[in-house]
Amino acid sequence: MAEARQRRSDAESAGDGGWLATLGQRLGKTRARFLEGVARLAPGARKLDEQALDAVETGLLMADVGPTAAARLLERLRARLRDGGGDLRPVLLEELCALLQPVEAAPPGGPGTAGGDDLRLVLLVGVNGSGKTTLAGKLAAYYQQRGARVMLAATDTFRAAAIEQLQRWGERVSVPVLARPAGSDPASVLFDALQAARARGIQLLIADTAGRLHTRADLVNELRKICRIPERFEPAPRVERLMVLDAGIGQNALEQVRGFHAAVGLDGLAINKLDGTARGGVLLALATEFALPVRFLGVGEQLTDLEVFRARDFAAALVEPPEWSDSSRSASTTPAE
Ligand SMILES: Nc1nc2c(ncn2[C@@H]2O[C@H](COP(=O)(O)OP(=O)(O)OP(=O)(O)O)[C@@H](O)[C@H]2O)c(=O)[nH]1
Ligand SMILES: [Mg+2]
Repeated sequence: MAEARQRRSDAESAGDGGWLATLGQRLGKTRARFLEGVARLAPGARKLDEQALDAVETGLLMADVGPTAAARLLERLRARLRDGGGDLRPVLLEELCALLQPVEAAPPGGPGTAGGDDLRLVLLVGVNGSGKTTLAGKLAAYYQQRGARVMLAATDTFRAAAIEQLQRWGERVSVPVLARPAGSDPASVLFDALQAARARGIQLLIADTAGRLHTRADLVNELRKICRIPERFEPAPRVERLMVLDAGIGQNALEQVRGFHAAVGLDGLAINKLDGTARGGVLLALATEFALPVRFLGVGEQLTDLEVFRARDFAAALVEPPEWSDSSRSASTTPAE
């Protein structure tokens, strides 16, 4: 707990201050669904009781939390009710945190986590349009601002437009981009990029890859080949295979993660487009189903629309709309509130 607080304050002093407000705003659609039933309860009824549990259950399913995560959360809430209940909001917040905490981790790469001058590779994988290239740009900016020497690799050689898109991000962020002509072998591009990164003393190489479905054997084989490239280096760079997901696909995300994890083995997840969807509850489903760390959240199309995932802040953004905490504060009679 103290460690989490410390990291949070580190993040704030590093320039992330106020991001909870942004997350709270951007998760508005998911929260509205999640709390639809709960918010209908009169303020005085915001105790943890059977009626509240019914409302929470509806909210969970409406926000795409999925049956497994919903059942686990309700089970814990029932246990809390048996133990005496209490006010709904703090109990819900605590239990959401407990569910999400295991998938919170320190962000990948960058000084401090990269082990000095060690080269670290973040390989972005996922289906078409999930926001990989955009995330590559955001991550480059994020780590560069924190003092890391960053480079981008245009490992999506499928279309010239994809290479140009990454090059534009590189220009905006003032980060070098290693690119080869469209149609080049992506594994060779990654090899060249790793070589160049080592030669230039780069600390973090972020490789964008082409979108692909895990059901396409040829494309999965290509990705496996890309993933084997770092092993050819001595010493091998530390690699993080980060799967990039569009939160808007809801429960389909589970199938995608299962497929990619089986194909190449994943080290973490990044969940994008949480700003435009009411299905952000899928993050709870992913946390319940897989033990994969959730690293980053994408909350918009701009460079700064990136959040490091923190369990407590995500949970708070789900259950604490500003108007709700205001009214519960004024309606509260307990000194603890
Ligand atoms: N609202 C919103 N839009 C996003 C976010 N991340 C990416 N996008 C948009 O989603 C679209 C696709 O993003 P890309 O980064 O090109 O996705 P990709 O995974 O690289 O796509 P492919 O290379 O075709 O597989 C673009 O219009 C982005 O601006 C996000 O967090 N929120
Ligand atoms: Mg792309």
